[in-house]
Amino acid sequence: MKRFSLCMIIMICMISILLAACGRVADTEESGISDDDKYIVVGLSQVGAESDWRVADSESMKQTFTEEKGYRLLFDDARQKQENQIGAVRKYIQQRVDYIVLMPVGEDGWDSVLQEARHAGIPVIVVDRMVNVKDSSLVTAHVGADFYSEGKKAVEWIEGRYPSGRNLHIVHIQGTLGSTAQIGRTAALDDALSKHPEWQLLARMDGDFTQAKTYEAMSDYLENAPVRPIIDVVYCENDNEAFGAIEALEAQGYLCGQGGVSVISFDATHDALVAVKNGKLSLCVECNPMLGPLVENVIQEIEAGKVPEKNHYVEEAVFTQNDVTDELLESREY
Ligand code: GYE
Repeated sequence: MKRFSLCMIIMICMISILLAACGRVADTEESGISDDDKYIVVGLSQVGAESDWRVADSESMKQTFTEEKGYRLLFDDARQKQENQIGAVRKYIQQRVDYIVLMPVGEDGWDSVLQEARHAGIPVIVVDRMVNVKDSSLVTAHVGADFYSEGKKAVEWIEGRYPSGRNLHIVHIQGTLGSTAQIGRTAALDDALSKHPEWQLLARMDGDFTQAKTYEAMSDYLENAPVRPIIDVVYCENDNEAFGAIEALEAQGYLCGQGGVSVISFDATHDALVAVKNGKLSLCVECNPMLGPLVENVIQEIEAGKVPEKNHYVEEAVFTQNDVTDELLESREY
């Protein structure tokens, strides 16, 4: 009996040691930052996966920050909720990552959590959209696009496409309200509307950068209009909204493209360029999602003891039917 209890005690001890060891492995895997000195640890908070652009952007980050290149990437998808992003950033602060990469859903509400990152001495690189903080030094650098100038390119195309003085009937589908992409692209259209009194804004709706929400909003508008609206231009703030708008317009018997409604979008992802080539989408203004390498440059500058430039903008093109060749479609990375 005595021998039996001694054996039991030894076994229990061994099991406990084993469990503790397993627990350490689990902790390590969860935080992902235990063999820290070997890697530059990047804690990234992504908006979500609402659009083709966003998926390409996440892919670019994952391809850039690999262990082979000396990084450990902690990736969090916030499912388009700011509170999830704030939670992720706080977790990264606790884990004492080396850098925080933040792609904010909206501009406001970041002051406190970025102060916390500052107190912890962690540089914050804001990517894609911007944050609106009282103390701009809370942001180490920003990498992204100039959304107002993208909007201006779209507006200039409309000005060139339709003779001046002609009445134009425009439907505007906005992106996620309060995001920099929405604010800039909307401001460019608003400025054009006040410059052209002959342009008439028929309707403005929130498409939240998604195909499904835009399809619903557009169908609702078309089905409930007291008389069938004459529409010249649908200004969509991203490609996925344009897919939803075209679907809804066609379901109601509208023709999209030459001789029909000019649908405009931003991003210029692969499927949108196919729609430009097929003539359904009249204009695509590029917004480059391959931002990983640019963020890496900023990190490498800081690692080398340099102070990076505050703002890094990306070069972007404009596509109409003549610009989209098979070679371009084949070589398109996103
Ligand atoms: O245009 C849209 C995405 O902020 C630039 O967000 C980004 C926008 C992009 O979901 O497709």
